[in-house]
Amino acid sequence: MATKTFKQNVTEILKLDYGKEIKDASTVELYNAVSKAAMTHIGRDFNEQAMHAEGKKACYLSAEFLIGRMVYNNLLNLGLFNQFSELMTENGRDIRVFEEIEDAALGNGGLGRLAACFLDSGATNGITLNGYGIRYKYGLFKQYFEDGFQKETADDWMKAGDPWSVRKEEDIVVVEFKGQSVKAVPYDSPVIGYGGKKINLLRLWQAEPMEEFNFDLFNEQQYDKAAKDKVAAEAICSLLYPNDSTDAGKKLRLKQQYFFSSATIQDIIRTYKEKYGSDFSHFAAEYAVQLNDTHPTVAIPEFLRLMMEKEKLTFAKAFKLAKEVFAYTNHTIMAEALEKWSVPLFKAVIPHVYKYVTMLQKALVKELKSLGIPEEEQKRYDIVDDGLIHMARMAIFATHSTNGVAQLHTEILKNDALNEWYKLYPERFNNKTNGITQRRWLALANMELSGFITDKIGNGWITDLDNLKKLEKFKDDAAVIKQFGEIKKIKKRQLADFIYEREGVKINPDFIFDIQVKRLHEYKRQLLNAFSILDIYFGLKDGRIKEFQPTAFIFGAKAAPGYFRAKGIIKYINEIGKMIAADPEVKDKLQVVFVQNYNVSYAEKITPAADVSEQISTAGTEASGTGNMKFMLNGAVTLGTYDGANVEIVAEAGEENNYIFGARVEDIAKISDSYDPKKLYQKNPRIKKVVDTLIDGTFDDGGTGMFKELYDALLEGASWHKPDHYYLLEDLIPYVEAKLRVNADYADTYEFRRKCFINTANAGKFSSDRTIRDYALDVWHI
Ligand code: 26Q
Repeated sequence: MATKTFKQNVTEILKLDYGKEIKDASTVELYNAVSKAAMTHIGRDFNEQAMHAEGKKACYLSAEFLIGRMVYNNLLNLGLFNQFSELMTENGRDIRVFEEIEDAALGNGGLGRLAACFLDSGATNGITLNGYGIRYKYGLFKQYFEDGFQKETADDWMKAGDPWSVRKEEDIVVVEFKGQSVKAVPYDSPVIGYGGKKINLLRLWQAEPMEEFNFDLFNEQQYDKAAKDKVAAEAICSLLYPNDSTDAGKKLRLKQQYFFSSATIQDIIRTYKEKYGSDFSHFAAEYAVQLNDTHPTVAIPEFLRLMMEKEKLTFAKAFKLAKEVFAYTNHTIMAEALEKWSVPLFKAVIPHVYKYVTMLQKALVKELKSLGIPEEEQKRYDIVDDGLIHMARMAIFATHSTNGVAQLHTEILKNDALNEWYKLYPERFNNKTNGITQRRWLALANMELSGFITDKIGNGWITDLDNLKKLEKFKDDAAVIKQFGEIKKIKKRQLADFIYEREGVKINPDFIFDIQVKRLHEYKRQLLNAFSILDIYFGLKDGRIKEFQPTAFIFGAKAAPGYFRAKGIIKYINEIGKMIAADPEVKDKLQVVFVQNYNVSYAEKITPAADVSEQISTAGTEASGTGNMKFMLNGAVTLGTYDGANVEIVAEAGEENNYIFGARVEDIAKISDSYDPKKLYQKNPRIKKVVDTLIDGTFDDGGTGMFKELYDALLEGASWHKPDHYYLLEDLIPYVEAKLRVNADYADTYEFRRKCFINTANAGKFSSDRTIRDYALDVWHI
């Protein structure tokens, strides 16, 4: 269908489906009509095309895809955004109407958002990269605050419908569990490359009972069974687990993993056989399968099972094929976060797959022997060890590639966390520094800056972010820097308005916007940020700090519902905000706002408005970070530790244009054995004063004991960790100093904006287009 009829299509669909004109359609009606018109534009068989694309196809298996709002992005990439915007204006409607439509939040955080950026980059770069995952009924919970405490509600993301997907009955497969068979029904969404040239596929599987009620045959027992089967099947896709690091192996979680892994592998094999029959000699030339962390790793033994039982391959042949086809991405170095499944649980859920796990274990033992690994060193490689199945070990052993997500992270994997494996297979280890898509995170989220950049250097940056380098020639052009600063002001004003609308809190847009948004986790150290704010607060009160540029500290973060400490930190920061807002002495200098329900759409408002990007994880704990890249791209300076991709950000933009502080990985290694936070606490009255606010009645935790528990974690430790195991007290003073340096530098507006500008100009490396091309070349051989 020709582009020029898009407007007419929207109008027609509205008439036909709802009998309405654009001017009086509801948001949901308009949303469905616009989406449907765009889907018509794409064509009915986009999924067939993507499944059968010529050449090698990369399959991205991920338990999470944190897409966010689809409609604007799809219109942009289809080249329909302007028509849409005209249509709205002509009919007296705001193009922002769809901000009422829920995000597709089928992910927790970085790993899920990365998957979404990768899909955009694959399609834009003409690479066949199809995503496979789970169609959760409820995505990540919605958060609100009640008296400063986090509360959760269900995320009914499909309540306005799901017009961007099509159900594909012909491609249903059956997935077997012990005592339960379910249908896996694919729901396909188009992944539209920029310019609409290539359309890939996101296939999300939904679990359904083998039979809906059969009222013809029905008697009491059958009815009962049908009802039970339906509930049991639907449970599998009912919700996304809200933990962004491993929690104790839950049966339903394993069922989810096997459900989508098995469905996907069956789907791939079936599609392959349509072309080549039972000759699997072309399989590795047709498919690459990327495992997004260990969550889909059960796909490996499932692949072996299908190849051996159904296709009659030998173990040796099937295993060789698995190694050629599969590759594994690691997103964490924290040992406790590496997934393990108990053997009894695994056997209770998928006994028919366990057999293939033991075959892998046997093959491993054989290989270790043949490589001459001494017996006493063999145990630490065991896939099945002490009644546990180690999924990361399985993933490294049965694939040809294991990659980290930033240079520093990969080095830590090689030299520390996975060192024994690196010694065995050095050629398998490689780095793929993460990236973000500039289409969503600049072109859509910051149209003002996009327009400005295009005005200066043309629009090549949209598909080749290295073009931003061309901005460097303006770095001493005062008029350009001023204009750049004006845009930041606009984005800050917009964010202030939005926060007022959402949170009912007024922020002065002339304040510095110092922002930390990310999942709430001890290692990310939101509590360190809170302590630094308190130290500054006390410094302002007692006159220790004299010069201070007014600053708004903005937080956004969800805590896993069962993560008591993380919830305590949220309450604590909200209490600090309340105290400061009520203090006439400081409230024109300081402000603390914790926004509710931080998600992709909120991030699109927040990122462009930041002056300072807080990236303060304990060195060696944040694998990469990707929020850091979004802020850099939109012209913020990074205030951060030497961790994850921060290292590469400052290497690109210059240490002099960012603010690095605190202990580095090697410093922490040196002090860890003798680290005594209590000494720091007793010796330094500033440290003592802020930490004591957790117990001295400054703040009220509503009788929950949360604050005292945080205090104890810092000074006494707990049964499972040493005191202050993320080194907050070690880094606090250098952190405050760095913060005050940023603050002082901000006084020279021009110089500060110039630093921001240089960050934008050097963000080219952090496009997910570059990341995806690296995967395509080195890992997938596409
Ligand atoms: C595992 C088992 C049971 C329940 C949940 C999980 C689970 C779910 C999500 C474990 C981990 C995650 C997500 C991890 C994650 O988002 N990691 C982040 O990945 C980003 C992309 O590579 C990095 O930039 C971040 O540094 C990393 O923390």
